[in-house]
Amino acid sequence: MKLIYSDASPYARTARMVVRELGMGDTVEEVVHHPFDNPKELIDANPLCKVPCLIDDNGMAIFDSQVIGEYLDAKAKSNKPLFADINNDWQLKTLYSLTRGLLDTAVALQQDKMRGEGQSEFWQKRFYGALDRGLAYLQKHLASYPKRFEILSINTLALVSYLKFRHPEYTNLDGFTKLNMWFDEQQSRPSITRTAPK
Ligand SMILES: N[C@@H](CCC(=O)N[C@@H](CS)C(=O)NCC(=O)O)C(=O)O
Repeated sequence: MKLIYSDASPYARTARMVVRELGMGDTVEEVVHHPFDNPKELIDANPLCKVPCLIDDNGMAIFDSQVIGEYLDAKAKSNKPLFADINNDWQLKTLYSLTRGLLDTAVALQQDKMRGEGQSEFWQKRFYGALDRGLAYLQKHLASYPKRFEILSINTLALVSYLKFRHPEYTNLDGFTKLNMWFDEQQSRPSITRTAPK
């Protein structure tokens, strides 16, 4: 299988972390492409030209990051699927959905910054507001996270890491002490150290 990713994409990072947490590194070849270069291999597989995109051994394209995660979970036939906890608990599943929404917000904020002088004060205010409220919500529910490192943890990790990487001006993040402590505690995992954004 082939996983097309870019180094900075937090969605691609979640897929790469899933590969490692499932021990599938030997069966998934990672290929780096920047979507803005419109690489043919990516466009042919994903009409949205977005990463991550997985191409399985039969040439079938799988996207987006959630579907890739579920697909790899099913392929791995692990007795501890990474989506098992959220699929058995509506509250956890909603928290997972919140992490996806916050990833969308953080990426949209980055896209707005790329507009230079055309940046929108209105949208930036909304994005920062959603981040403030969403991170507070995640932190409030941190105690109910599954004890093991699974897909909700993977997404939360990718989110906080991306915020630190792309939005260092967002200093409100520092105020979420418990969330930062949780984040720091995870840092020794190989799936994290080997997929850091750059
Ligand atoms: N919902 C998608 C989002 C993927 C996404 O937006 N990826 C960004 C990189 S962070 C991308 O490829 N953007 C290229 C573009 O928007 O043209 C997922 O979960 O995989």
